[in-house]
Amino acid sequence: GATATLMLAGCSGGSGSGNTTGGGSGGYSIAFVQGVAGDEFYISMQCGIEAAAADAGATVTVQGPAKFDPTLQKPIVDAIVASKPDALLIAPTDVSAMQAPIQAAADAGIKVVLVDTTLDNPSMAVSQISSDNEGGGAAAFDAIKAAHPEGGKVLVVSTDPGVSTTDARAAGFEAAVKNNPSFTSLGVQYSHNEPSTAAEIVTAALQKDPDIVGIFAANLFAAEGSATGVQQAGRQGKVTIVGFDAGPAQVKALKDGIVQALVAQEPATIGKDGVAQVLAALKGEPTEEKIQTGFTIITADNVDGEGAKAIYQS
Ligand code: T6T
Repeated sequence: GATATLMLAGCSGGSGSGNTTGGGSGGYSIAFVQGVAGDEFYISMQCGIEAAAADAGATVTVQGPAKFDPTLQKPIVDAIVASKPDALLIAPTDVSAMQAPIQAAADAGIKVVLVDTTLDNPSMAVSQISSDNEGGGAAAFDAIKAAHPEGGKVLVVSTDPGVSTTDARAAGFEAAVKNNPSFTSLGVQYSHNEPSTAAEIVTAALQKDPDIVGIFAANLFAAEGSATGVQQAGRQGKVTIVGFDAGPAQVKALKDGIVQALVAQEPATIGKDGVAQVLAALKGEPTEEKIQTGFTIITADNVDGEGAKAIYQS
């Protein structure tokens, strides 16, 4: 089906073997369901999960839908419920559409931890672990403001409404714009996680409003497409692009001067913390309802220094 099972991630550092890690007899089984397969954010998270699971003698299976789409993620969860692992680490692709399938996993006795994204009602989960997404959105605005202290028009390119992370980033960004009267928001547009759609949104927006000073791209694929769109319009370096996430392509765009700042999350830490939470739950030890992880702003000034440590695995 449309899943990638036991992908070979190029993990570096940590003690994990870089692939499924052997548990031996009595080891716990953990299923990790990504928001989408092949996304460097989730690949990096997988690296953190596999390293932590290896240390604990637990086994991990990894699957992700071919698109960031609940209609493709639900059957993966349904199959996992049938196979009954001890625990499920999952990034829900929609706050409401994934509610029932994940509830069914918890009802089947599987310990659930929500990693990255969350649900409207996360009460079935042992723990929710994510970046400070609103804070990251506000920080993205600060980076645009630093480049354009005079103010001007700004646009947000997001994924889909109903994705908790990108909704929170857009909200944090928009709230910061409201507090700065010299800036005008052109609102949030949705690219459905398709770089080509993000590029079309940006070229159309620049045609309509050639005086746009900044674009906030709310994840990897929005940033990839926004960079393409600004280049197609011949406005690279004039329009400031700040992107969430720091995959190799985003870092290259930064070094090429097309993107001016990246908000790098800590996906491996989210994964490692997720494993710690499921293991605690399985052993009957105390768990933490919510864990917030940090982010690093990468710019041309630190990309070869401190910032380099925050670049995702691919
Ligand atoms: O930004 C990450 C993740 O946090 C978000 O929930 C979905 O998009 C990414 O995976 C990047 O593509």
